[in-house]
Amino acid sequence: SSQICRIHISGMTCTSCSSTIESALQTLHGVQKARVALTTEEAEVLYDPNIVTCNHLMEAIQDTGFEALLIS
Ligand code: 9UX
Repeated sequence: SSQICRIHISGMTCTSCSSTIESALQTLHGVQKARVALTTEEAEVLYDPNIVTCNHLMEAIQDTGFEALLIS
C-alpha cells in the first residue's frame, strides 16, 4: 500500500528550484508520485513505506540545498 507525505520546503525562489526538488524526489526508489508547489512551498509525495521513509524523502530535499519540515 502507499502513503502520502506532505513536506514544507523553505528557500525556493523560482520554478527551477521546485523542478530540481521534484526530480530529485521522483528518482528515489519507492517514490510513486512527487509534486512540488512553489507558491505554497509544499511537496506532496506518494510513496511505498516498505521501501522508503518520509524522513528519507526530507533528507533528499535537504541534499538539494533546501530546508524541509514535516507537515503530515
Ligand atoms: Mo534559480 Mo531557484 O538560480 O534557487 S534555481 S532561483
